[in-house]
Amino acid sequence: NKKAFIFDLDGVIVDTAKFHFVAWQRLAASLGINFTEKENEQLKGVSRVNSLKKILEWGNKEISPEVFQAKMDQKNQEYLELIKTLDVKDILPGVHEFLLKLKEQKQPIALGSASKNARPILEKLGIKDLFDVIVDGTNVTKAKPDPEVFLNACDQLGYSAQDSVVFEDSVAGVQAANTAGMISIGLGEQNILHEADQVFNHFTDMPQDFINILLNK
Ligand code: B16
Ligand code: MG
Repeated sequence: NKKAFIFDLDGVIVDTAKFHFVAWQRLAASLGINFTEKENEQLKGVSRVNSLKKILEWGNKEISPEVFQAKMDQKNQEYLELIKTLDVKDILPGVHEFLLKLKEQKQPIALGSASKNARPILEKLGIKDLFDVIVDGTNVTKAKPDPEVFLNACDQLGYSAQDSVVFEDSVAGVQAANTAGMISIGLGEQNILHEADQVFNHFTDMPQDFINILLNK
């Protein structure tokens, strides 16, 4: 039987993770908070509102609800500016080929992202039509590590969680997939994503026999 293939966006399909980092770092600096790459790791896959809450917590800072909203807008504007020139060249190695292969084999494909910018980004990359279902930050109420985003995606595709495979670059996302009872595949570093069922640096590192197992071939 077939499986449902669910992809995270930032850090899996496209290297926007670095732009989120730059935008958060500038935002933190505007609040007088120092923000490092190590802390950024904990924000991957985390929604915009929860990310700002964490940064304030780390910086031991309190702001009014009005300033909070303004800072979220400021971060997003900075981010949108940074991704302005994003195009097909920014798709991470092997992803496009892998998506096309799944499509060719008529495998169901979904996006499961925390980002509210997911749809315009997929359009910029020219790959939006490859997705049968898109679940993103505009559809979900509970952020990763809650499994809602991925369960919603497999439901819409008509698959059970056990027959779903999730590709993730974040700790929170891997945890969400595991909690859902899905197969979790980490893209990134083994020492960070060790909770995943399998970890690869890039899609291009996925051996053919591993892909065949996923495709039940
Ligand atoms: P936005 P993903 C997540 O996307 C990012 O990893 C995370 O860094 C970001 O804060 C979050 O989306 C919200 O993004 O501000 O664009 O709504 O990795 O789940 O695709
Ligand atoms: Mg991600």
